Amino acid sequence: MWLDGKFITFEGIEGTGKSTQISFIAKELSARSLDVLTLREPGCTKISEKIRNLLQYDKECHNMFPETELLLFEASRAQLVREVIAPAIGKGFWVLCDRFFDSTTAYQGSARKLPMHIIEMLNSFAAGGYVPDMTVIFDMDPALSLGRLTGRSTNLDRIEAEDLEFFSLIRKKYLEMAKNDSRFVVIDASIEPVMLGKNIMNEIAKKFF
Ligand code: T5A
Repeated sequence: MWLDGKFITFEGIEGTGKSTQISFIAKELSARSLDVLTLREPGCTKISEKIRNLLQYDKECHNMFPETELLLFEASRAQLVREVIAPAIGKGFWVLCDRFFDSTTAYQGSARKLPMHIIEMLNSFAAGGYVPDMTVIFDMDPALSLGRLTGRSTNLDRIEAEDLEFFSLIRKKYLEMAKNDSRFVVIDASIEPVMLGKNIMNEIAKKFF
């Protein structure tokens, strides 16, 4: 737990509504006169945005190996933590981050099947000892959440284009992580956005206010 700012992360498979809710939560917290910073991973520094493009959109990178993918996510994180997250928390900001190292555990560890002890070591190295105060897991059936994405656009990025089995492994891993650590709160993300936002704010209030 940080003395000044807070660090809250939002996790879940694609299309579960994380970005939508982070905007809502940021407004709610700002209305309480708190300084709020919203971020997403990978990205949010010049270097991390370039890495994001390699990871998700660059057509020349379609044959990326899982090991390369892992190291690029960690490189993006190492930069974001040192350039933005650590200074912001130090100044007392409430940092709301769309994904953090739990994504690596679920995607590169569980779905890509890279060794967990290496993931844990790299997560800790890249995050420089920073651990979220609270992590909200957006849980819902992947078939439904991925349907939201295909409804939004037919251009899926390199990771979104994976199959249902891939996303089912990720969901299972998130739920397993949540069972073993009180940092996590699991939220039913299949409900309509207004009620979902209220439920998340209730959990944040229970923990911090
Ligand atoms: N990744 C990331 C790794 O593999 N390892 C890592 O270490 C890290 C950090 C990031 C990708 O990188 C991977 C995971 C990802 O594949 P991204 O583009 O940032 O990619 O992807 P997401 O974080 O998953 O963002 P998405 O935009 O795909 O999903 P969101 O943010 O969960 O959902 P949102 O809010 O954009 O909403 C999706 C759609 O659903 C509607 C929205 O209007 C929108 O159209 N919607 C709802 N509809 C009905 N009911 C609700 N409650 C709704 N809420 C939103």
